[in-house]
Amino acid sequence: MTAFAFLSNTSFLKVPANDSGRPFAIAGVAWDGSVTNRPGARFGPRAIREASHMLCDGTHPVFDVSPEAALTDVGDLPLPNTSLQGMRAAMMPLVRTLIAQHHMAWLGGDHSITLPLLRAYRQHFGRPLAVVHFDAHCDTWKDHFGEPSGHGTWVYEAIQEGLVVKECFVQFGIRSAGERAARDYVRDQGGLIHTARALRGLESPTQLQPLVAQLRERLAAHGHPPLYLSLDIDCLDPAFAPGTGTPEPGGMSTNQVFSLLEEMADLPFVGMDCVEVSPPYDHADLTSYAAAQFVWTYLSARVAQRAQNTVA
Ligand SMILES: [Mn+2]
Repeated sequence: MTAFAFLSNTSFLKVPANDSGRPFAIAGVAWDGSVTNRPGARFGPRAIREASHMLCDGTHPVFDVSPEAALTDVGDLPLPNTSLQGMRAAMMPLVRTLIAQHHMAWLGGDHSITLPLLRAYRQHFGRPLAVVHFDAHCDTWKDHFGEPSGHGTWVYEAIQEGLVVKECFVQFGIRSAGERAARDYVRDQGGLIHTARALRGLESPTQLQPLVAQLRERLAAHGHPPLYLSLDIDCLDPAFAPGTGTPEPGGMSTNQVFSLLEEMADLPFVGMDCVEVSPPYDHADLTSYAAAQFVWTYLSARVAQRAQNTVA
């Protein structure tokens, strides 16, 4: 696939571009045409890549690996930028090709990109996925001001379309205003919701481990479905991540997310996205640094896991 350098300057972790022989790959999805509040997430991939450059000179402190040698960056997907339908139609074949080649980390972009990604993964694996979803928002609205699909409808659509195992859909950090039916939709369908309120005071790996154990049990009970991570940066409190389109005070700390990602290191993840980073609203690049380190942590865990499996 040809790299498309529309909005991105240089690669994630400065890794070589378009090396189809490397198991892991980064791709940017620089789309923000579906936001309901402040735009700017189209600049997310570029900012996250730039922030990642601080991480190029060492190994991960928990996993003691560096993902560089196993990673390539295919640039930003060449997509139309005013039609949601057009964007998703153009995205599907590119995504299919990439997930057949690599374990992917997608840099958004607004959250409307996750629905086509899940459709492609569902098709690729031939079975519904488990999902870990970090977000301030439930994303289970049935429409946005009359539009049937947007950045806050993908969870509802994914459940309706049978893309996911409802009992293995787990949300962390939810706290935005919304009608009860939308707020509790995932739980009503059999999934798990850990609201930001319920997570208050729980920050260390030891404190958060039971929540991961609960997910692990569910995965086992449902035949170990492939697991996808969708990380909306607005799960974080705006104090930690001001650079996002729909900030919601009272959110998770960066440490809470790190603790959870580290505790989940051995789970069977097949891909991830990190979305809704909107650099025009950022301060001191706080949001981009958090996003870059989350993606780096995810990739380091996968690379460490892979090395362990190869040795075993
Ligand atoms: Mn959100």
